[in-house]
Amino acid sequence: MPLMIDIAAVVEDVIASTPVIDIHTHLFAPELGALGLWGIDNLLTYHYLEAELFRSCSINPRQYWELEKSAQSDLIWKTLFIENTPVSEATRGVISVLNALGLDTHAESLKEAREFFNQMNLADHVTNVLRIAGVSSVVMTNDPLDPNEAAEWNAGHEPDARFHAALRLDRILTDMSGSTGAAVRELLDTWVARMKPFYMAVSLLDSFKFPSEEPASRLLTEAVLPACRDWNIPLALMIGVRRQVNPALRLAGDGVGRADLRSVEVLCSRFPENRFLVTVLSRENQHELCVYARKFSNLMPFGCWWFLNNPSIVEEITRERLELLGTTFIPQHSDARILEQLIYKWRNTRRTLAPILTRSYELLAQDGRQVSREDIERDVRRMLRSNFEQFTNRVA
Ligand code: RAT
Ligand code: ZN
Repeated sequence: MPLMIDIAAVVEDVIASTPVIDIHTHLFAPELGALGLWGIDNLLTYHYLEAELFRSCSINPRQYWELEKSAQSDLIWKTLFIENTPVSEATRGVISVLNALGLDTHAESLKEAREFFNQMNLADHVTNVLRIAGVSSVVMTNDPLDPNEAAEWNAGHEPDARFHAALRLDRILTDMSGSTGAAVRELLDTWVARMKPFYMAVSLLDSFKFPSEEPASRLLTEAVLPACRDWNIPLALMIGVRRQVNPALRLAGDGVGRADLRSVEVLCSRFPENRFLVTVLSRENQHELCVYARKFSNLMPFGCWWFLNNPSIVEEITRERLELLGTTFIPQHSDARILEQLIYKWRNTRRTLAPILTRSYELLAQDGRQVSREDIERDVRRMLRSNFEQFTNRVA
């Protein structure tokens, strides 16, 4: 019988000291030129905060987009951080980042923060941020049809080993909707060879249906699924977006809708040689996703995506997954777009995850089995690292 341990303390310690593989971000390796975003002006003009600005300030989106980036971030700081208390998840995140970097969280202006970031050496800063965030590597979002991004890859730069590629399909499936399966397959083969992605990924509308008459359905069948199978890489499906519900808000203008997950059932059962990483945006779809994961071992649920990445909802979803799937899921990804967001997003995930796991182990102890530190280490390692490595068949 293992020794009695202070479960809460050990869980907290193990979660804090296990480096995370962040399986979906919008960050870029420094080698990929100016694509990567970092610093105070980018942190404050994050689209999650832009959506919040328009609720508390009379400026309209058209006027806001005409401003320089620094004027936009000044306005967001003044509105959401000085005239209001930053209690929302996205605003509190900025406070958490400033605090972690030793900057004034009560500042009247962004002067000090701008100076701090201006004198930064990017390579050192990346290492420092990853260290503070407890992240060992991140997966990027790489779109071969983005001309700026393609130019960087074609220049032959080798990305930093802590930044892994994911081949994003959204634009391919729309811009090449009239192309043959063979043409899309050829493009995918070229880019898999160039990027060596850990997976291919696509975000899909709440109305996504497979199979269907839509070109995306045909291209998935004729090109994407065979390519993933032949290259032995999973396909990530991110389902439930309602694009541009309010186009004036640009990136902040997307919404959410409940999807029919029978399409996931069809994909997992008709393509048993493919593996699917799946995240769903609607809270109402979460339970079904867990049930499907119990039916299909080629399905790996991951993350609490976008509007779900709030402690109350993360807690509910993570408990549900643990109860239905044990540790066979990937609890979270950060979706960070700005480097320093890794700090707050992973701090928040760890803080939410610790009491959930502790509670599960306490229930288990009450029912007659005490866990050891080694059990906890193995479980946390699986959820924060090895489930992803095993599912992708790669060391990350
Ligand atoms: O969470 C986000 O930042 C969204 O804007 C999306 O980028 C989403 O995560 C996606 O990858 O489509
Ligand atoms: Zn994303």
